[in-house]
Amino acid sequence: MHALSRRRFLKISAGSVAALGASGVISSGFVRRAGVAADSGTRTVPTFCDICFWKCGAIATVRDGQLWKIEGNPLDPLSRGRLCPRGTGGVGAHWDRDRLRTPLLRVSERGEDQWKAVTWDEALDHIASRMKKIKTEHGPESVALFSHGIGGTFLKHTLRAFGSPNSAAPSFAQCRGPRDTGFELTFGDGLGSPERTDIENARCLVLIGSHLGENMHNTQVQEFATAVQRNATVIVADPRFSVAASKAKHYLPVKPGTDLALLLGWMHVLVSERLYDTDYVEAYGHGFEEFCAEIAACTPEWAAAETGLSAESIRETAREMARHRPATLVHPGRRVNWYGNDAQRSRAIALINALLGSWGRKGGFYTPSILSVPDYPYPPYPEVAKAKVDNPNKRYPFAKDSLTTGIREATITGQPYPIKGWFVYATNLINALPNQEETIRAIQNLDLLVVIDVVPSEIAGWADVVLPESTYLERFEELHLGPFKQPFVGIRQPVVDAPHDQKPNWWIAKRLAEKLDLGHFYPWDDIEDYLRWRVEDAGLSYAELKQKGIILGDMEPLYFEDGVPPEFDTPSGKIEFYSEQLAEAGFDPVPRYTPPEEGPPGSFRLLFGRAPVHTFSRTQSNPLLNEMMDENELWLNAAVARQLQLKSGDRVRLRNQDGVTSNGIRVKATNRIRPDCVYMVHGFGHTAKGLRQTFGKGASTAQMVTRYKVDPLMGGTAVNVNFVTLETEN
Ligand SMILES: Nc1nc2c(c(=O)[nH]1)N[C@H]1C(S)=C(S)[C@@H](COP(=O)(O)OP(=O)(O)OC[C@H]3O[C@@H](n4cnc5c(=O)[nH]c(N)nc54)[C@H](O)[C@@H]3O)O[C@H]1N2
Ligand SMILES: Nc1nc2c(c(=O)[nH]1)N[C@H]1C(S)=C(S)[C@@H](COP(=O)(O)OP(=O)(O)OC[C@H]3O[C@@H](n4cnc5c(=O)[nH]c(N)nc54)[C@H](O)[C@@H]3O)O[C@H]1N2
Ligand code: SF4
Ligand SMILES: [Mo]
Repeated sequence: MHALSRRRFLKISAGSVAALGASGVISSGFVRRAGVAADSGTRTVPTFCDICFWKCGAIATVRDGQLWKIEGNPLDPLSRGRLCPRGTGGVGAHWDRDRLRTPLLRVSERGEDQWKAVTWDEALDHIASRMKKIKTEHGPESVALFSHGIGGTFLKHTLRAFGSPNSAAPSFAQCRGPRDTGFELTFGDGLGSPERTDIENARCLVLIGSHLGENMHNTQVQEFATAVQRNATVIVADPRFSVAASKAKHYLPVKPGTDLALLLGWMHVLVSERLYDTDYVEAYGHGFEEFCAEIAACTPEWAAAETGLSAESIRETAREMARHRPATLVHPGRRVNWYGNDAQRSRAIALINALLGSWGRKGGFYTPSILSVPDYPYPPYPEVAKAKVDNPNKRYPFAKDSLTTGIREATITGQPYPIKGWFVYATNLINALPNQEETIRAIQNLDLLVVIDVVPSEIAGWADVVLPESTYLERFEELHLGPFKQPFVGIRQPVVDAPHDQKPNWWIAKRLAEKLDLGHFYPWDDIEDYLRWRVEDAGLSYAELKQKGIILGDMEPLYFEDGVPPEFDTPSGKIEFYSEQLAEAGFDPVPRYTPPEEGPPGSFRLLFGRAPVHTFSRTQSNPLLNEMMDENELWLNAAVARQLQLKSGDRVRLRNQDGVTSNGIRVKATNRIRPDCVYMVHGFGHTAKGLRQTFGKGASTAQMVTRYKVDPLMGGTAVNVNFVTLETEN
């Protein structure tokens, strides 16, 4: 039963996943160390995965003292006992021979990558004295934190105790911020993570460049497989025939950057043919008439001319969506910072879901719940004298979260006030932020750059001090209280010891606070005192949590039809088809389409996405995942390839519109992509020499993203606006 369902799950991922074998368990035998085992026999430790931020519940097995394998925790509602291929290969993070081993202090110019090993005390004393100097000269707000993932929690606490409000993650401005803004403006609530999409119950699933099956977010991929088995209709709009497209009844090879026209065309059909959910719109909608007037000109014929699709296919797919409503889910996507109009495109996605009546309904968007676990009773943080630096005068009025790129800009300009110290935790800013040159320019203005990482990444190469963290398999963490269908609490706990002098984030944050004379902000001695306090104050058993890894809460109603009150936290208290707050701020109250800018003649728009076996730029040096995929390739339309006299396997370099040239990359000539764009997986083309396994392999998308367009509503940085030509590699 278990093996069967796992196979079904794997079937919809790409071919390379077959390397996992039927059991889905990768043996880590080939990297096992020789030597006498500390403990013999087999033991298991429940924890949760950190290879991406889905945080699947997992159970790790240790055999004869050695980390052996990791599998899904059947109690966990996210993983349901099955990890994705990356999670299964996660054990490789522990074995990676390129790991950072001890704290390092820079001994030459910034960026020259020359270091001396120091003790933790030396490193933290150095950091604390630089921080105190910045505080005296500029104020504590001039130290900022960049972090990604749950591991940043304690460092954020230390920075707040120090007096800085400035912290940001790339998951907002570089990822899902525009989407949450678009949905909040419409429904008064965002989507969160995991997204509140009820994929498994959808009768019709519409994916607009959400390439599920390559984008491996575990629960979503499992639910997608379930929906496909139940014969849900799948509609995919993507310039590239993705893995998801291969499951689709309707595949729409939309011209890149024109999705808003497609959405407006679809909505025109739903309204003009009165196929929308009239009761729902009447009960909950605000400004519907103004909305209808605005979209009156957006006929399928008009949308067809913009998108390169046929008017007939636009009509047919809109009717298909209407047939299955309200169980039609137009997926909001996740990395939606594509063209600079992304919050408005996301708002259009929210609006079409509103027309279909899917928000709050089964097979659409459910209402998540979260287990109530009290915060630890810390002393209050000091008053902050200066407001956050990243969005002065609310330049981006609908940014609900801090902007990484806003902090970077303040670091370059010194406005509205200077930023002189950066803490960078688990985010490779050189690869995550657009325009590497700007990131480096900001770094050159700093008095202190601390990077906390597990491997010598690109950003670590620019640091003044590098702190080596233990991997997720070697540490405790903040509790995981995911908002989901069923509320739960999950624990991460060490499976094995850190192999060298690596330390967990909580230890680093606490020790640094002590060095900054802020020890009273950590009234607990050990992380387990902290975790136990929180869990027991919620009336739960800490021993049970450690033993099971997960404690489930009671199910709450999920849908309006089950008793969830239909409440919309918008100014009108309703679903805003027409948005006065957008109009007042000088933006389109109903999304309006403008065509994307074209590239130079003869160039291709550069698109990118995910591979099932890698996460961003953080897994290429993992020996197990590297073995499954060690470089990326460039998808190029087969007819175009013939014209250029290129064939699959030929190596080319990309040159972008600003003359930046990439590493060599192999061509994949295929009919599965439009002729006006090329596509590659993000994360390869590492330039950090310490990443010996992966250095120089494949091409880097981040290097090619010299241009970006900022979303005027919320400050997201759109990156699908770069164009490349190809040069053969000699
Ligand atoms: N060009 C381009 N840019 C992008 C994207 C893209 O597709 N293309 N995607 C965007 C999106 S959607 C996102 S969410 C962001 C992701 O942005 P990031 O989260 O910054 O992604 P990574 O580049 O993988 O950097 C992660 C870093 O964390 C380190 N790390 C891994 N595990 C640990 C750990 O346990 N502890 C510590 N301390 N460090 C660890 C890794 O070694 C690596 O240096 O990037 C965004 N930027
Ligand atoms: N295996 C794996 N899974 C992951 C991650 C990972 O690193 N590895 N990262 C996770 C994270 S943080 C995120 S944000 C998500 C990102 O995953 P998604 O949000 O699903 O997708 P993107 O990476 O933005 O988009 C890639 C797809 O959009 C298509 N596309 C490009 N331009 C256009 C366009 O103009 N219109 C349309 N309709 N389609 C277009 C591309 O061809 C590609 O198929 O993945 C998550 N899942
Ligand atoms: S989706 Fe995969 S990599 Fe992400 S947490 Fe789950 S198992 Fe780990
Ligand atoms: Mo993301």
